[in-house]
Amino acid sequence: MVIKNSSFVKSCIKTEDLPESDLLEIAFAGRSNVGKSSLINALLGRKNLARSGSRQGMTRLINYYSVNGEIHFVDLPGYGYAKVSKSEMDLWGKVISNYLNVRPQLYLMMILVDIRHEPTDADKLLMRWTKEAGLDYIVVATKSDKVSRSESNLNAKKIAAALELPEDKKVFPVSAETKRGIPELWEEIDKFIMEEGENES
Ligand SMILES: Nc1nc2c(ncn2[C@@H]2O[C@H](COP(=O)(O)OP(=O)(O)OP(=O)(O)O)[C@@H](O)[C@H]2O)c(=O)[nH]1
Ligand SMILES: [Mg+2]
Repeated sequence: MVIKNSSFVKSCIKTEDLPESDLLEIAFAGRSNVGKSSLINALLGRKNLARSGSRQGMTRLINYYSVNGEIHFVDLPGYGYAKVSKSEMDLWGKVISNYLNVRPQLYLMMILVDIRHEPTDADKLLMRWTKEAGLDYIVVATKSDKVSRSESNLNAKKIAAALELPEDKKVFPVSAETKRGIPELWEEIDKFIMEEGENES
């Protein structure tokens, strides 16, 4: 997709606040600090459209961004930040699992894991919810600049195994910092956008 423009649409606290729009949406999910907001910025060629930061738990809301006025990118709240209470964690789980199931516009989930770490139980749960909701997905391994190329390939395979991905699904290593893997990821996203376009018409 050629990015002509991108803009912030709105922040939602709960699924009742989601924008009334027919635009199809692609959601970005993963642990807090994994790099969701940074990846959105990198994909859109923006510096700080989606607010990112070293302080964990930056994005506690569901943030909507419009891409060319054609699709929505949805930045979901991160989960699994060590300092949040269990009740807050449960609430996030509820918001996200609810969102996956009430949003017919949602057709593609970007599942982000840090390339340096084994997927956590929460990552596996997110994977399960995504499959159960019958959604398409792409697994992205973030912060690939933090490891060597050989480690990057090895870890991508480990992540695929831990998430029990089928043979034909590969994990996409990317770096929002160096932009490595961003063109390849766009190519993959475009396949889903085209497929969905054909289904619609
Ligand atoms: N080296 C490196 N750092 C990154 C990369 N992507 C993100 N970061 C850093 O990781 C931190 C968290 O990034 P965010 O994009 O805010 O992460 P997030 O998943 O949106 O976090 P929450 O909103 O808290 O859920 C920031 O300090 C980023 O600069 C990357 O590809 N490489
Ligand atoms: Mg964020």
